[in-house]
Amino acid sequence: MKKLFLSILPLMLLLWSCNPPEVEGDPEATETSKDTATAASAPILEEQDTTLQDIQHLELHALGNNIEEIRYSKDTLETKAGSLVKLKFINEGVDMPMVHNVVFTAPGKYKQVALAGARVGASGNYIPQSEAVIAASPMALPGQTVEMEFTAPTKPGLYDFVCTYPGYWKRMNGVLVVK
Ligand SMILES: [Cu+2]
Repeated sequence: MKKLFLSILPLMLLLWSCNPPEVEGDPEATETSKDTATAASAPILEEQDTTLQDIQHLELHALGNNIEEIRYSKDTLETKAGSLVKLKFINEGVDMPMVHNVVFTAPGKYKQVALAGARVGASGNYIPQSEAVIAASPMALPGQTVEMEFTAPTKPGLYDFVCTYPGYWKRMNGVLVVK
């Protein structure tokens, strides 16, 4: 008899360990403990949120319908360093050649970029291959709205933006304030 008991004891232990009573318990109890764990770690997640990329929605209009009137609706745009900038650019011009874009450049480089862009010509969208270019919108024809996305410089400072359509840079330029 004792021998039989000893021989089935490992089997009993095996069955018990495969099916411990805790697992049979209320599944909601398990859920509750998960919720508690989430709640306990929530403050840490909130702190981590500040490291997520911030999104900045900006809007800029191109105004005027001739070379003397053309201008951007703002001469300053502002964003947070490293944020994802989503810019909507609305060309309110009516007639050709009221063709505009927005090109963001390194500090003080707007004129250089615009002159290089004019040399690139229409086939290259008036955008030069240059390290001074941070981001460029598509060209907006009269009445057109274009959108662009780019990551703002991570270094705070005063950057430039400019229209690179030939000759427009003098009247169409501004400052991107990166804070
Ligand atoms: Cu322009």
